[in-house]
Amino acid sequence: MGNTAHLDHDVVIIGAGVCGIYALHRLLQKELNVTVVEAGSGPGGTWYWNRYPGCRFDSESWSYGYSFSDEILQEWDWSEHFAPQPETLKYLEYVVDKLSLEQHMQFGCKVMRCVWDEQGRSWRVDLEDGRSLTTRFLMTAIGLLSAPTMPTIPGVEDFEGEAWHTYYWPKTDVDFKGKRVGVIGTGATGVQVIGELADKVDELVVFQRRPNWCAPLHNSAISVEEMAAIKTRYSEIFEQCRRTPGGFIHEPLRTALSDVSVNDRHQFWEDLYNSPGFGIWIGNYRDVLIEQTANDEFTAWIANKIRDRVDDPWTAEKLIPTDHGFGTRRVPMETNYYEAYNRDNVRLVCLRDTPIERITSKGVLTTHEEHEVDILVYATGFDAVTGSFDRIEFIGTDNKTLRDRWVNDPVTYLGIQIHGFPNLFTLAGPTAGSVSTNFPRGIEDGVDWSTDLVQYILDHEITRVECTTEAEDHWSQHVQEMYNVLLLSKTESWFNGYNSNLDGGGQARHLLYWGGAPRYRDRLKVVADNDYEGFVLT
Ligand code: NA7
Repeated sequence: MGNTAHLDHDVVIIGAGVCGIYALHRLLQKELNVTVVEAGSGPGGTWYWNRYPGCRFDSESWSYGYSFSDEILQEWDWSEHFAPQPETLKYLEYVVDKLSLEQHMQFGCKVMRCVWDEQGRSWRVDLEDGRSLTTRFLMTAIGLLSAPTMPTIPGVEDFEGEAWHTYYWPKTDVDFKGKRVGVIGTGATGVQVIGELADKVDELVVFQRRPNWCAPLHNSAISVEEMAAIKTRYSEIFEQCRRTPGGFIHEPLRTALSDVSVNDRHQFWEDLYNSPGFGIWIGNYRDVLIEQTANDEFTAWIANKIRDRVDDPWTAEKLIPTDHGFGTRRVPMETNYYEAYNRDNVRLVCLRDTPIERITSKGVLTTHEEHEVDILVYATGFDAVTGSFDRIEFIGTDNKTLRDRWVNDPVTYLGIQIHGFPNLFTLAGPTAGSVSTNFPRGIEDGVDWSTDLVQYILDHEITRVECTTEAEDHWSQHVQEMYNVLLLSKTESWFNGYNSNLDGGGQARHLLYWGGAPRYRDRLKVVADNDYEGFVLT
């Protein structure tokens, strides 16, 4: 094994979320000296931070748990088909406890800087508390949506009521009874908050800039018998997830929309609309997300669902997106979202008609009026995928920073490595296969592969691994080609790096891998089988 005795660790993992937990487990199985540094006061990552009302899975719970341990699968009971955040957090805490991982985790540790030491062939990880750790390998498991962004609206600090970004929701209960609440943002997060709060608050004012195409989640409880039956089917469920591009149980039809009659299409869409989960988005006809005419037809069909569900015709039209087709942005899954607008205590404010001028001490001032509220919820999204990297200063060879390297587009090899940053593995980093999939399914592939490579390196007395720029170029080209297949490449959303609250936030970027999990998995295998082609191991 390559000598790492002079270093604090073989591997430092940043982040104790779904990915960091699994990476730690895999590396400990290989008997390596590993530590996880985590900014939060406990494990859970996304599920630790996002405690906002209505936060829950859009993946079927039983397709989301780790697949590697039959014991864990058999011991854990999910209570709902789409579990709420507290349950998921509890699940992750249970896994950490079960595998005795906590002793290898350091909480309340914010990483400020990571510096490559060429001579020592190691990384130095500088923490906010002044400590530094040295390690042969560095792995990032810092999440794709973990750098929240507040709106760049004047006066945010003037508001005298309670206000939170959904990501930084307090750990203590918030009392909504009798309160006037304003929600800014109608992405997947805002839609969950609005559906949950509508009947719990005195008044709810929704500040919507652009509406999204939402679809019913159809969540329900899992009975004891049902859970017992699920436990007998886990291998089948995970096998199904392995076959699908998104690692979900839902799979696009092989049929194109034009292959079937209009009646059959409509019947199929009715069935999808009445079925739980993402099927309507990713289990639709194969051309709906690819061909404009097919997308237009489905979009027109689902627009009528909004008209059916929302009583007031003006409100219904305002909730129907006109700037993008269905599924070309992230589809928020909703529970009673559209019905919320039929309530007397819920009001929609369309910011494209009456933009926000500023936040005041009492609420939100638009060009039309001041909306007074007691609580303000900022569901305004994230500096997606690269934001969490930008918040740490990664300094690689020749003192080059990752921030500069990625200023135009995040260039990687397989989403796992970056030239100029040896021995750094960006688990679930930009353009990795995991980030556009049912997350645990995706990260299991990436983590298994990366930790096997670490083992290989250490077994072969290798001390340095760095991908070539040629390998990066090929991968970037492939990533772009996969983007171009999909209509979503033409729409402004966080999938493409759009965020109006960031400088240059309108610039299109290639953050995700859209080639599908099976193709990604095959690619990883070919690379490993060919002695890790594209990497220089020295
Ligand atoms: P999203 O999907 O990025 O949504 C953010 C929302 O906030 C969206 O409706 C934005 O409108 C709105 N927004 C952002 N800034 C402003 C300002 N300044 N004024 C008004 N409205 C604003 O983030 P989410 O948290 O909902 O979802 C992120 C992912 O988390 C989701 O896809 C899941 O995978 C989990 P816009 O569309 O930009 O007009």
